[in-house]
Amino acid sequence: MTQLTTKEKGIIDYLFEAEKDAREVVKVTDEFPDLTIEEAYEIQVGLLARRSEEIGTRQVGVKLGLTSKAKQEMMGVNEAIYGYLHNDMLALEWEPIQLSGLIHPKVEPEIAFLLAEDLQGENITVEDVLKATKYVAPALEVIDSRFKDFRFTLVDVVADNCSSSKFIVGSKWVSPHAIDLANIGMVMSKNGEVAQTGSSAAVLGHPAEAIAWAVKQLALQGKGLKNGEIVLSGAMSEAIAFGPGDSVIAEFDGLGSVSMYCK
Ligand code: 0L1
Ligand code: MG
Repeated sequence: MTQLTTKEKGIIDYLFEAEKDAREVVKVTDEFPDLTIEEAYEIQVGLLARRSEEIGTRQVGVKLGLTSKAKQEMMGVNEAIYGYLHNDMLALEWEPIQLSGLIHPKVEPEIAFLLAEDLQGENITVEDVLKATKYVAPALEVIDSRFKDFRFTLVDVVADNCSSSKFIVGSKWVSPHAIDLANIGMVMSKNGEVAQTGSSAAVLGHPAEAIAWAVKQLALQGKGLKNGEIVLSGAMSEAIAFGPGDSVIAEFDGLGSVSMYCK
C-alpha cells in the first residue's frame, strides 16, 4: 500500500467511524472537492485495512458496482467500480438482518462467482473468468452508503468501499458451464409483491465480463482475484429499500432463489 497522506487518513477515520456507529455523514467531496479517483481507491484500501486492524475482519472477495448502463448514466460516468468483501459482511438466509447496525439499507440482486483459481492480469477474458469459476450462485447484496440520503459522487462512493455492507448467497450453486450466464431473468419480490425484474445482460452485457473488467483494474495495482474468493458481479436491477419486518426474495432462471429477512 502506498503511504497515506494526512488528508486520506482523516477521511478513513471519518468513514470508518460512520460505519461503526451506523451514522450517515456528509459526503467527502463537500470538504475535498478535488479528491481524485486514484486517491479514492487508496482511501478504500486504507479503510479496509483499518477494519481488519480494529475489528479483525479479513477479505473474502470483491464486488462490482455501477455495472449497469442505467446506474452509470444516473451517476454521469461510463465505468464500473469495485470494492472489497470482508468476512463479517457475509449474512445468512436463515438469520435476520438487524437494522440496528445499518443506516438506510437497500438490497439488490446479483450473481455470485466462487473462484477455484487465481485470476490476475491485464488481458483476462470472459473465457478465463469462466474457466477459473467453480460455481455461480444467486446472491443479494445489501448496500448501505455512509453518505446522507445515499447521495454521492463517484469518488465518494469508491472511498466508501462502494456502499458495501452485507451479502447473502443462496444455497443452489451450479457450474458456470451449466447455464447461459448472458441472459438469466430475475424477479425480486418484497413481502410477496414483485418489486423489480431484471436480467444478467444488464451487468456489462455478461456478468463474467464485469469480473474480467475488475481483474484488469486490479492488475494495474499488481493485484488480482484469489482462489476461494467470492465475487459479486453487479446488480441485475435497481436496489430496493427495506426495513424491519420486510422479507425479500430474488428468483433467478436456472439458478434458484436467495432470500433475506430484516428484524
Ligand atoms: O453495489 C453497487 O452497485 C453499489 C455501487 C454504489 C452505488 C450505490 O450505492 O448505489
Ligand atoms: Mg452491488
